Amino acid sequence: MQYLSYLMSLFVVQGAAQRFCPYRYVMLQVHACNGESQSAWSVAGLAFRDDTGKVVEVPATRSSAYLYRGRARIPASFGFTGTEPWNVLDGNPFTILQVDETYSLDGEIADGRDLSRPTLAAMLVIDLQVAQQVVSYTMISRRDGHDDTHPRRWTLRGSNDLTSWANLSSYDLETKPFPEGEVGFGKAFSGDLACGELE
Ligand SMILES: [Ca+2]
Repeated sequence: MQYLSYLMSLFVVQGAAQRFCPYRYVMLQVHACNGESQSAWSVAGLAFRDDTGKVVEVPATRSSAYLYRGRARIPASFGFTGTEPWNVLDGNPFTILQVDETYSLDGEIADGRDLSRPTLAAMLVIDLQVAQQVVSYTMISRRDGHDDTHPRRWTLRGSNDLTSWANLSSYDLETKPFPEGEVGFGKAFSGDLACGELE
């Protein structure tokens, strides 16, 4: 009987773990840039792959990619996408998301920095349209005349309700060299994503 309940507990644990994947939303939070004083981080591309190695298609639209607690440094205008978030989904390494380093919110954010935590405030959310399991990602940064807005430390999280988030991957330049390759004017980094547990 004890053995049976042990087996049952294994199934319960497995079932619980699987319940937290897949995710519909993936968030990128950049904690620091190459330039320590920079909060205007920029990213030229962000792509996710499923467990068959196929790139998950996400339309490059305002509703598919947006910023929480931040805004684009250059807003979109007629015929120009500025440095808006959906530039990371367009497959073009020359168009970028760049965060406005002057963004402030009374008592919460000052010049793009979170006042309650030692990190940058802006978070990029990608809506994958449907919940799905993504197992790896590629991020393209961009050398914009200088390297100081390159992400240096970042975290990727997954969610289905935009409230509870699971840690999928954390990266720190101190522990792994960047980049893995060059794309256009950018640098490419690829990494695996774990399932994570919602918190
Ligand atoms: Ca782009």
